[in-house]
Amino acid sequence: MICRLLKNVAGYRLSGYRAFTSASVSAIASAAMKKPQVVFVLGGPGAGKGTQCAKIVENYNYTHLSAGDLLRAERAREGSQSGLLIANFIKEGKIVPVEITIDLLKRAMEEIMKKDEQKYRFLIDGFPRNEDNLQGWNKVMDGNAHVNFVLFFDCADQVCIDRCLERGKSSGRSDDNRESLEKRIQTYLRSTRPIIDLYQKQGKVRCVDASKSVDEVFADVRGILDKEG
Ligand code: UP5
Ligand code: MG
Repeated sequence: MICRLLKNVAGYRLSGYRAFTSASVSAIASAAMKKPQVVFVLGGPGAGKGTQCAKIVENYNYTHLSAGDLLRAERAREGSQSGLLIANFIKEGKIVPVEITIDLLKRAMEEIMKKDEQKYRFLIDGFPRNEDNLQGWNKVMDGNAHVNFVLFFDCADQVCIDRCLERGKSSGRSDDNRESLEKRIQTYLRSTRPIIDLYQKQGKVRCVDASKSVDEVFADVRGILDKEG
């Protein structure tokens, strides 16, 4: 489908910060000398974020961090204090409180950059999904990482649902069923689209028609990445 015009963003408020520490992130940025360069990868459930990130990693010097994958791993980790909460939120298509997600993202970035300081370019897939996520990111990462742009995979809701239902035949994902998908789409429309709109207003969104074939979508992604450097 054709990328929709993003406008009329209103009422975005920067309020209600939670208490975070940015000390360890500052440590990453200074220890590695290079500030992490981030591309946020957004789009509806099943839009192809993970598929395209995998192709980007094969062809460009980026590390892929899927917030959803990190949350699923934390859900499965023995002894995790957040496992049950994460499981419930994912099944209900709700967005996990940012304290949990930002901690996982921050740790993953720290570990990667500690091992190899040249790995400072990250695709952060599926985050930030709402205002809470954005505020958490700003609180912890502002000044410590640079968001270059947002790669937005624009895909019709029904195409997204059909892809996830098809994947659900074998994925084992607790949210690849019709009931969860309806909630995921609602959450996306209500909470994530306004974040994309906000970045659009800042001129930071690079929009790709994600309803095309995987290779066609990737050709468009290449066009963007080759231009952005
Ligand atoms: N496919 C992909 N591209 C295709 C194409 N061009 N043509 C035809 N088929 C295509 O692809 C989905 C399926 O479509 C696959 O079978 C693929 O082969 C096919 P995929 O690349 O996996 O799409 P993606 O956009 O990554 O879909 P995903 O289901 O991962 O998106 P979600 O955003 O819903 O899932 P995520 O894992 O990011 O989040 C899951 C949940 O975790 C959220 O609902 C939320 O509860 C929680 N969460 C948070 O709370 N906070 C976060 O920050 C992140 C997640
Ligand atoms: Mg994904």
